[in-house]
Amino acid sequence: MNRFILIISFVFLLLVSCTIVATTNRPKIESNVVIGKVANLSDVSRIITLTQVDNMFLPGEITVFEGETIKFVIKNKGNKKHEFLIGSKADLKKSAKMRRMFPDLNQSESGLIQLEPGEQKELVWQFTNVGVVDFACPLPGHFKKMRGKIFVEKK
Ligand SMILES: [Cu+2]
Repeated sequence: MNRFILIISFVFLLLVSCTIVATTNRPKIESNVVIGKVANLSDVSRIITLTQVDNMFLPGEITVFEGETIKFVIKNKGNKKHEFLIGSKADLKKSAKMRRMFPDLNQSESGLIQLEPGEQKELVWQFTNVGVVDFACPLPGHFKKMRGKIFVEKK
């Protein structure tokens, strides 16, 4: 009888540990990242300056709060043309791929900023949801290094 209980509990433990392994190995789903939207200048609570050099963003990491509307001032201090695009990692990858495949096609994602060397432009953006939002310059040859992260924290 004791032996029976021992076997049963062993099988039970084995099942439990298998379930734990199965749930922790599950890949993270990134498809439902809510990145926010282009917003009005009248709602701006903070100005954040982002400098572009060849080829990276300074700073590369930013922290904002849920619901906050930021005016990004983007300065291209490099010698090349650059872009600034906010998106989910998957969307930014798609944008970079489109530019590689069709370099002469004019892209027009929502909130896209295109800057010639020395130029400065602004984007007003509201971060509606907690999470991590990515930004990048999706131009060919830039995308690998020219990326950053915006951590949207709970208010
Ligand atoms: Cu660039």
